[in-house]
Amino acid sequence: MPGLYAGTEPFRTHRLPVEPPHVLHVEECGRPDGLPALFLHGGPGAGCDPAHRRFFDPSRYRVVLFDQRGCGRSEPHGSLEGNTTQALVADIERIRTHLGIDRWLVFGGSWGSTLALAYAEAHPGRVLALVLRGIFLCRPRDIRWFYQSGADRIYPDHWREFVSFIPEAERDNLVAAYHRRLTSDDAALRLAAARRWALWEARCATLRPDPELEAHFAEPRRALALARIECHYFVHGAFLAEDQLLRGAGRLHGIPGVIVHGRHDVVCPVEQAFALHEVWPEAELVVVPDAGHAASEPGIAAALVAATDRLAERLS
Ligand code: STX
Repeated sequence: MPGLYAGTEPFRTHRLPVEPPHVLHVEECGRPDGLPALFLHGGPGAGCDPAHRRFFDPSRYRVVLFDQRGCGRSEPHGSLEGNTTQALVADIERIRTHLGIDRWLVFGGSWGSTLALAYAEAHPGRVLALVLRGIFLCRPRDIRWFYQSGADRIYPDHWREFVSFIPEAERDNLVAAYHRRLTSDDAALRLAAARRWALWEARCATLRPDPELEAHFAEPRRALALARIECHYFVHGAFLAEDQLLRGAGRLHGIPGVIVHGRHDVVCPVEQAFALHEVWPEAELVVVPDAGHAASEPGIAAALVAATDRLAERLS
């Protein structure tokens, strides 16, 4: 990706047992005495990727990245047991105290923005700053837009492949219909459903087609974790009350923030960034005119790096 820092290897990794049966993969990159920052990946269930380390200047930041419950290198893979937004917020606090960090910058895109907001509203005193991309408020209407009615009108060709997997009689609730298949006892059915689910998302994530991103999320292990965990969260309304994150935004008062969102985001329409900015006006809103949803979109990556650079200056 252009505009990102060079790739680095972690200076330390951890296998952190949290609530059984979950064991989290955690890694620290950059500089051990640097400004602490937490990276939250998307999905939920997408896992971390080495490219995620590259949003931060390794000579200034101590970046903590972890694979959320059930995905990436965390175990057990694909597990939905005790997998809730509240549990992930508790895991973040567990990681913070385990690493002896007092306060940190929190960075998250898409579902990572959802989780960052849930965390910051629960523990505002622990957050130095927020850098959020592709805001996903996870309200019923945001989930409906992408998995029932809305985005289907923008990508009808890709939608056909997503919806045709489900018999017509079940199409009035596609998230529920996919959930039955993704949690079925039939491993082949689970995998087939996961592939369609993950492909739909990957194909809608970028302004221009990105075959590499598609291939990445079509990979069976990754598709399974992403689809199972996302679908589990979305049948449960992401374990949030409607408008919970907007209503709690008063708790963000005093936290410096940057909101970066692509104008042509089809996964998470940009209205969500405006809605968040309205209740958290002290944050800076950057709408990237020629970008979709993904963090890899050139204009989005550049705006995110500019944000972490500026905040490093301001916070140190
Ligand atoms: N999922 C929102 C999200 O976090 C509904 C997300 N959107 N696209 C992605 O993640 C990937 C491209 C990483 C799969």
